[in-house]
Amino acid sequence: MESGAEDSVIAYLRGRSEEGWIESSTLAEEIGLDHQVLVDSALKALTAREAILTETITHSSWKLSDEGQNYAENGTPEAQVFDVLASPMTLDQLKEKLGNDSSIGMQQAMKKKWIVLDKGTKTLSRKVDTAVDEVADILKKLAVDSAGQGLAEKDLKVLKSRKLIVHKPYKTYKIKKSDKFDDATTKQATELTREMLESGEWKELSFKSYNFEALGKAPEGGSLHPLLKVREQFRSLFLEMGFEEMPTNNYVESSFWNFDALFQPQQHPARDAHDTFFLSAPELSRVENQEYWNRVQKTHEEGGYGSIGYRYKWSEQEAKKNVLRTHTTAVSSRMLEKLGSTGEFQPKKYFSIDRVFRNETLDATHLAEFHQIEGVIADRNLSLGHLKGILHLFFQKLGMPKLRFKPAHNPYTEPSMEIFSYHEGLNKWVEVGNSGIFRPEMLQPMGLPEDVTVIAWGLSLERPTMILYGISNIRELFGHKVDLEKVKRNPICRLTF
Ligand code: FB9
Repeated sequence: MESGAEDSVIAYLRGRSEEGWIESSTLAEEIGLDHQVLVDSALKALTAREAILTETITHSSWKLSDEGQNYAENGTPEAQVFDVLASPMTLDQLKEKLGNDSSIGMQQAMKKKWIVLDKGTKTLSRKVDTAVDEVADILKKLAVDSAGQGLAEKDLKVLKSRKLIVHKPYKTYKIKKSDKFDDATTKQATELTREMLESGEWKELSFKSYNFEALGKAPEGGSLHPLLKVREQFRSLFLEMGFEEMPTNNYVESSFWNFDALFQPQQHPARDAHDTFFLSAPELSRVENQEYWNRVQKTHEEGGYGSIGYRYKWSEQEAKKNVLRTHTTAVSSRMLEKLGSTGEFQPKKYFSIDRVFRNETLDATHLAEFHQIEGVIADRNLSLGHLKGILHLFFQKLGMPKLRFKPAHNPYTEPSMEIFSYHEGLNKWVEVGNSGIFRPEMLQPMGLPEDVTVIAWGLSLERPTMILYGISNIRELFGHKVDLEKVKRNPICRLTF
């Protein structure tokens, strides 16, 4: 929308016959506008619309400092000293007469060899008959003509060094109409309306040319959250390695599949409300397959398959309690039981990436939920070597070739290993996950053949995403504090495959 200043400049230039340049300060005067207003609210806009051409003229200008102002009005201290030394006097007398200006004045007058000091008697006297207060003269000139036309650089330098003047250059502009002036300044119709056609008005109007280069407003499309972008990369890594995705679309799970089926004892600390979210409604789930539940009960209570079990009274009621799943391994147990219940085993490679919930103390890297990534391979006679092998392959594809394994403990795997990778960028070993071989006490009750072993590993989605996007506080990544703009703008960070 044109500003008033713009209109008056357009009107002035439209009315101006000669085509040549006009100087902005003249134009400002002509149309009665403050020069700065003219520049800020007319010239910039008209230049942007290519209606006018401008050339910048930088003017040198000197502004008197307060002291400079004072000297211009009252003469310089050295001139004042010279004046009072019509008759010689001592330093003290001079100080008394001129106050603290006396010392500057005396120095300058001495420097200009206007006066002399008799060191013996500490008496000052004139050395010349007359002294011209050039400094004051120059200051007076500058007060009138701030450009300081004709003043010698060296003099200006002296005044500047005595902080009597300050350089205040300013800009004006040579302005002239561009060849697009008419188009750019006539209100151009942006659309052809029925009324224009009916009234014939369109014949008079000039129409704004279509700017086919214009990009147009970027459609407000959704943008994938960084977590989902990294999740996609993990998914395609697993699919590429021939893994099938497990159905994880149930956050609520029975304690049976989340714990008991994994041979995790009912008194295990992770099974109390400090670590796990229990549901009040629906509080309990049904027993799906009683025979299988009985086998699990028996295994917990008295073992079997070479295990002595946990030797405690197993409670079906406890197993029915619904929880928010604490790991996607709960989904793995369902899938492996389904595999075992088919009766004819076939090797399987499964993966899952989805939310799990843990009632943990919240801190910069822990929320009550995170996304677990899990890989499971079920086949005959798999060993720890196979597990290490697949972990090397998996993490090597993630750009983490250097791995170390540290013995660990999980209720459902034996042996278990924490996985560490040397992260070049962070220049340190980072814990990148956990893994193990599922216990026979978990697999045998599922009906899987004795020679079938199942190796598995898990990691989070948040950690790699935070490292990839350089996010230190998980609240920046997940939850109501996420900066949506950042999500929109965030780049694709490639997990190097
Ligand atoms: O993700 C984790 N670390 C990690 C992973 C990748 C990564 O990539 C970077 C780009 C370079 C960086 C870091 N961790 C697992 C390790 C730690 O962060 C750990 O402190 C936190 N862990 C979570 C659980 O916290 C309670 C991460 C989460 C985790 C831990 C274990 C499993 C899954 C997720 C598992 C398992 C498992 C074991 C055996 C059989 C089946 C599943």
